[in-house]
Order: sequence, then structure tokens, then C-alpha cells
Amino acid sequence: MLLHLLYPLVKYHTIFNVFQYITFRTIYATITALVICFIAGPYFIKKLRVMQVGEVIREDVPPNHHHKAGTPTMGGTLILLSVVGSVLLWGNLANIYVWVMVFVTMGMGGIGFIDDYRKVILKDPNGLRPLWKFAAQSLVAIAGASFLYFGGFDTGITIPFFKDVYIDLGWLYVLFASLVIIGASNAVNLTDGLDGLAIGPMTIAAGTYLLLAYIAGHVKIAQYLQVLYVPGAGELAVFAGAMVGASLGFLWFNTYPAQVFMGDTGALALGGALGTLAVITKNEILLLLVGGVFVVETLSVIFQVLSFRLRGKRVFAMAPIHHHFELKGWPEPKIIVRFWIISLILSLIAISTLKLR
Ligand code: 57M
Repeated sequence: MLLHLLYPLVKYHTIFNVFQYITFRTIYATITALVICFIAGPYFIKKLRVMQVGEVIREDVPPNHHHKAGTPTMGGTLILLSVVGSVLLWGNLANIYVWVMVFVTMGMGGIGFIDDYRKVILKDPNGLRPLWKFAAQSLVAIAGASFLYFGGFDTGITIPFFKDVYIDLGWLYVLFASLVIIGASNAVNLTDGLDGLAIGPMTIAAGTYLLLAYIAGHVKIAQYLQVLYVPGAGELAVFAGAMVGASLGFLWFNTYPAQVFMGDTGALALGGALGTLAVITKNEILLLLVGGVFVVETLSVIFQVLSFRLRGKRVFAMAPIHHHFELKGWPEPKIIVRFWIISLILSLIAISTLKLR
């Protein structure tokens, strides 16, 4: 909004020129989202406590989780407010990709909100039925992907490390992009089971996609690095910046011992946003590396379920894998920080693929 309001004033003073720069707006989108979280956070947490929006802990969790009962949840509403608020302020609202991002983020967040609302307020332990949840997620993802497809979006995919490989999926790209978005949304949700475990890697992944968006949207840098140039995708650096700011701001309160959980509202929204960033910046496959922690958490559940069904035996003491380490006796903060470190290493490797081709 500031771009549209203040940039025209450049005819009166050159200082207003700064509003046209993505780098400038990205920095302030990050700071704004962070500040919104800092200011609104304590008020939100207090309000959630008063409204008794507290976590209901299941019986079968590792024992160190029982004391977490009643921790305010649905903190994802704070994340949504700071991301979208900051993007509306600093983003280029004439850029269609920004609106696709807002749509998917709010859509997934809305589904998570209904799920949380049913669990926490209506006291229905099952929440939204899995099939309904998946159908709603599919609807949001397919709508976003179709919008891109019918707008003439590039339907080819590239493979990290192989600069000459380009596979054009045609209309199947809608299906592929939707799977990326739904997969990311659910993977982040599965990871969100320890204080700060999901939001730490989310901060790192969003920061990585901030860089990738800037590169994809910059004709010269994209050409130099031989990556697909996506006109307009640079604007998503502002969105990713807002995600970094909101994630850091939320981590302030969610770090061990957590004062608030993000709930499905936050996990589904942030995961969906990350998947959409990967799609629009044309770094879909790279998400497997950037979001490696989320991928490993998801694979641990798949292996556990398959192994139990096929062999009657478990691979892990409990899945997702963070529960395995808890049951092995690792203190919670140790698991969390180690997963952050792994996430950082994976993101660095992902960035190195820009050169390793
Ligand atoms: C949500 N939710 C957390 C919080 C958070 C198929 C199966 C693997 C599904 C999976 C599942 O239900 N996953 C989705 C996981 C829950 O956190 C809430 O949920 C939101 C995210 N959606 O924001 O509101 C609990 O996690 C803890 N937590 C923290 N700090 C945080 O910052 O400590 C969350 C955020 C919270 C809190 O205790 O209550 C969750 O874990 O439930 N199911 C599972 O993960 C279950 N695994 C399982 O059954 N494994 C089986 C099979 C099916 C693979 C096996 O290994 O044999 C575990 N979940 C629970 N109990 N609750 C097992 C034990």
C-alpha cells in the first residue's frame, strides 16, 4: 500500500524512490511483521488465556507433554495477522502473485482455524474429519495452481544440480503444484509437535525462499545463475520477508517453554505459503531440501505406518520422529535446536545448488 501511496510523491522528493525497491520493502516487511508479533503477542496470549483457548493434550503423548495442557493455542491467528498486515503495507498490490500467496495462506489458515475451533472451543477431540480437511486443502491448492496455470504460468520444472533438465508438465502442472502446496502444508503440521520445532525451520526456509524469489524475479541475476526467470516473482521476497519476521516474532513466544502454540491455523497456513513460494519461484523440487526437516518428519510417519501394517513392527519408538528422540531420553530443547541446525545446513546446501550445476 505504501508503494502505491508514497512512490508517486517521488516528483516532490527523490527520497520516495526507495519505495520502488524490493530490497527496501522486504527489509521493512520483515521488521513490520516482527514488530506486530511483539506488540500484539502478549495481548493475544492473554486474550487466548481468558477465552480458555487452551491445548488439549492427548493421553498417548510422551510423558513430558502432560504439563503443556492448557497452553494457549491458535497462535497462528497472530502469525496470519502479522504476515498479511505487513504484506498489505509493503507489498506491490498490483502483483498477482502476491494475491495468490495471500489466498493460499488465508485459505489454509482458515481450514486450520476451523479444525482448531472444533477441537478447542467445541471440545470435539477429532476436530475437522481428515477427509474433509484434505478435500478443503485440495480445493484451496487447486484453485491457486489453476489460477497460475490459466494466467500462462510456466508449466516446466527444473531439477536441482542438473541445469539442462527441463520437464514441461503441461496441464499436469496444476496437479503437481497442488501436491507441493498440500504436502508442504501437512508436513509443517506434522512437525509442529515440540516448542519452536516447526517455526525455527520455517524461519530458515522462508529466508531461503526470500533469496530464491529475489533471484527468480531479477532478469540479470536469473540469467547469470541460469535459473528460470519468473517476471514478477521478485515481489515474493517481500512476502517471504514478512514470513521470516512473523516466524521470528512467534518464536519469541513459542520457544521452549512455549507460552503459545500456533495450532493448525498457523501450521497449515505457513506450510501452504511455503509450498506456494516454491511453486511461484519455480523451485518446487528444491523444497525437498529447503524443507528437509519437514520432509523427514513426514517420511518417518509414512515408514512407521507402512512398517506396522506390513511387518507388524515399528521403525521408531513413536512417529513423527521428534517423539522417537523424546522417548530415547533426549531433552526437548536439544531435539529442537539440533533440528534447527540441520535445517540451516540443508538450506545452505540448497542455496549452493545455484552454483553446483
Ligand atoms: C498434529 N499435533 C501435536 C498444537 C500445534 C498420522 C499421525 C502421525 C498424525 C499425527 C498428528 O495428529 N499430527 C498433527 C500434531 C500437538 O500440537 C498441536 O497441534 C498443532 C499443530 N497442528 O500447534 O496446537 C501437540 O504437540 C505438542 N506441541 C508442543 N509445542 C508446540 O509448539 O509441545 C505442539 C506445538 C501439543 C503439544 O503436546 O498438544 C501432536 O503431536 O499431537 N499424530 C501424531 O503425531 C501422534 N503419533 C502417532 O500416533 N504415531 C503412531 C503412528 C500413527 C505413526 C506411531 O508412532 O505408532 C502423536 N501425537 C500425539 N500423541 N498427540 C503420538 C502421541
